[in-house]
Amino acid sequence: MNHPFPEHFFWGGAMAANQVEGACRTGGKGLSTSDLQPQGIFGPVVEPHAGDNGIKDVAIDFYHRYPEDIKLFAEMGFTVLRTSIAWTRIFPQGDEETPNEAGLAFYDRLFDEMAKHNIQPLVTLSHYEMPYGLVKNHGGWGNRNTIAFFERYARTVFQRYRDKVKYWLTFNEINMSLHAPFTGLGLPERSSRQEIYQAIHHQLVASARAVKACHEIIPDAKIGNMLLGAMLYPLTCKPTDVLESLHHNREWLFFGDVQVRGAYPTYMTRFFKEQEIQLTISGEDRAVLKETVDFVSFSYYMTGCVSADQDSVEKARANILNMVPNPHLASSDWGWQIDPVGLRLLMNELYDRYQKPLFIVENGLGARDTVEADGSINDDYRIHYLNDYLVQVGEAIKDGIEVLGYTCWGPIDLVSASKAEMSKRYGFIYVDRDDAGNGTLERRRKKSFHWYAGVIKSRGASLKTK
Ligand code: BGP
Repeated sequence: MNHPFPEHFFWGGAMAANQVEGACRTGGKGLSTSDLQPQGIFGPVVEPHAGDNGIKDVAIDFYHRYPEDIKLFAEMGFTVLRTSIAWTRIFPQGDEETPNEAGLAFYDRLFDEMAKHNIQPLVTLSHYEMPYGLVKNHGGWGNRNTIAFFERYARTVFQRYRDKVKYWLTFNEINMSLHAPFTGLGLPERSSRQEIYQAIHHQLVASARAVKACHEIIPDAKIGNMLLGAMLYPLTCKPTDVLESLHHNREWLFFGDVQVRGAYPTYMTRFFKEQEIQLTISGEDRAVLKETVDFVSFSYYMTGCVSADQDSVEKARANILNMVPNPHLASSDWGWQIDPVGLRLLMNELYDRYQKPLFIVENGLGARDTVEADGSINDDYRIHYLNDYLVQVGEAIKDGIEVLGYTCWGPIDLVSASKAEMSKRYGFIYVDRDDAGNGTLERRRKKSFHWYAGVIKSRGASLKTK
């Protein structure tokens, strides 16, 4: 490919503390909401018995094996690694006055290791987890006091890592709270829309407070929001379907509108009125929301369709986000529709709307891998998939969009978020562990490992356009 990727484009991968670290009870870590979801973010919420939260107890043991893993990332040429800080390593219950030194020291070691290999950390403050103590004792994000607890945590880590971390994200896939209220907000799954949107308001205020704190404490850092970029096409060109897609896309763009433009968009006034939602928003809240992000980051896995016709919608319950399948697209083994061009469309939509640099912080193919008798893993399907998406990123750059970087999801196999499986693998690096937790945890380079190293080295010139 005649490559348009700028010289300082960040190349790397992305992961989250609760999906890789394990060591759930080590170093004074408290219980997080993720520890209560042994079957994933849509599964039941279960209080774990001591030392038992399913596969995430050990995950891929990144907590102990990070030097080896970072070395492998460096071998591929990574210049960035996105990971998250587990809030519960720093404030185990969430409401303590002082942080847990052992937790802080762990991330010092981790960031120092990345620095040794010239890998920039891109750190998410909250990736699908919060201290369970805040849920049990304070009502999670339903309680506005959680804003102050989060701000204390954010200020603590900004202060501690101000010389080590220059790229930050506030809440992972903040719009996912609408589909998974316990995961995103620490609210019961059956919460009302009123309760959910009020909790979301608190989280948006907390996000803005973190942006403000980051700007104060680390003036040379950049902090972004993180959206699940689930773009929805109208199923047909019927104007009512097009209107339906406008409404559905606003459902998630609303979060970006607040975080990037600094105020509630006017279209939400009608929505709240029709839904009989009355939010408590103080003048001080409105003022702090004006602290907007420096860049827009997002995950991109799939697109879907929407229709104004209820029958078409009823037929399509398979997808986790209740999207109507697009008849023109194939799907992954997990039913996620494959749409590289959709990534270019999404990037154009976000850039036109926000005029802020974009950072693609998740994208990838979850697939079953086979280890051959000679130990090799020939994941050509992953190579083809990522090739096609990266080609579209190149096209978007040619469209004039400023893109900071690309971190594909799960550069090393990890525990999946939606179902807490090991068998849904994203990595360039294979990890010997199965869904039942058996395996040696040994790491092994897949074919895609060498492919991605080549893409990074050539700055995209090795990508195939056809
Ligand atoms: C995103 C999450 C990640 C991640 C990814 C893939 O929604 O931010 O945590 O896991 O999706 O999803 P899954 O792991 O379910 O395949």
